[in-house]
Amino acid sequence: MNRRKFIQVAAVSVGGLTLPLRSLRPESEILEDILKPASMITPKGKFYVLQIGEVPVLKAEHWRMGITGLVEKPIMLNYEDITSMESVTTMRTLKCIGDPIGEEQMSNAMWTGVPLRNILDKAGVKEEAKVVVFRCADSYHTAVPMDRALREEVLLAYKMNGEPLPAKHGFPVRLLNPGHYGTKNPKWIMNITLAESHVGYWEEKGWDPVARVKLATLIGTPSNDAVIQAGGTYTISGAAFDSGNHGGIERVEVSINDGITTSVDDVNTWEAADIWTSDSPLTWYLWKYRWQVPDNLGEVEISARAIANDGLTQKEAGFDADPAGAVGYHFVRAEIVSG
Ligand SMILES: Nc1nc2c(c(=O)[nH]1)N[C@H]1C(S)=C(S)[C@@H](COP(=O)(O)O)O[C@H]1N2
Ligand SMILES: [Mo]
Repeated sequence: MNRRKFIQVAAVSVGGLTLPLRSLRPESEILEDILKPASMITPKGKFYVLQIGEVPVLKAEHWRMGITGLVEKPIMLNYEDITSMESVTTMRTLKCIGDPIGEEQMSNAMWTGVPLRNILDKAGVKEEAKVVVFRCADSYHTAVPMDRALREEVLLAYKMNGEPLPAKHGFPVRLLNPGHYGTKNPKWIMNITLAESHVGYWEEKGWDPVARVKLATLIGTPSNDAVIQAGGTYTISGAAFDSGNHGGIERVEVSINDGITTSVDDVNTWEAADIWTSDSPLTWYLWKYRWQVPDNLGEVEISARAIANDGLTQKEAGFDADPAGAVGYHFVRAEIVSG
């Protein structure tokens, strides 16, 4: 049984050329911990890491960040300038755009930083400025439209879980741009330029320049091909996330074998899961479902979906890989064996 209705998008078209959709993730990445969100804050060292090359190791005392382009007065800030500004500390989940459903790299942390708009104010945004371009020490670059960049929840973060940002997460300063996938959350920022337009590093390779996080639900437990004892209870768990784009998660539901207990097809029975921890729409919602495992042995297929606060309900059919982020139900197959 495999009722997945995914459409594979293996290539994207850029400027009339068809390019293979290059994975953002190195082959060697071990996904086990990333796929099993078991605590609200991702434990130290388990937060996923993704970048185009080597981790640049920067020294705070040598770091300078220019704010240039379409500004009233270009300025140069150092680490002390930023860390001495009024700060906010808040929880945020980050998620990569480039993963198939069920293999998402997604982690959550407590961050401290300064609203980007307070920093841009120091330079003065000119009316012609339409995008904020971030240039990074690893040569990554990306842009955020002005209206998105000026939201008060967009932060230049310099602390993660109460400590200076670890080098691999962007020391000294990175952007946290809620509502958007990781591509729009640049690390190791060296320069901020206000401009009329800009095509970023991943966008040149076909990834979506808008990169708004899509409503998705991940099953962390069980894993595919797990073996579960008949007749007992079993906790199915996972994470749902919309990064605030649909007002947060209203509820999560689980279905076993699409709810099909008779020969009647296409009858979906959804059971309510419990949301056992959440913080705000800008973080993941961890959920669990206490499943009374039936006595009949054999393969089952478990799916989960979220309903967002704006009423959006996840749909089964989706794109397993998409330049704008995958969508669709996550299905996990498990085997019920006698106890
Ligand atoms: N400078 C820089 N910033 C970057 C990237 C990069 O390659 N270089 N990758 C982006 C992508 S694709 C993701 S998913 C997030 C991952 O952030 P993390 O490594 O802190 O989890 O960083 C983003 N910021
Ligand atoms: Mo990413």
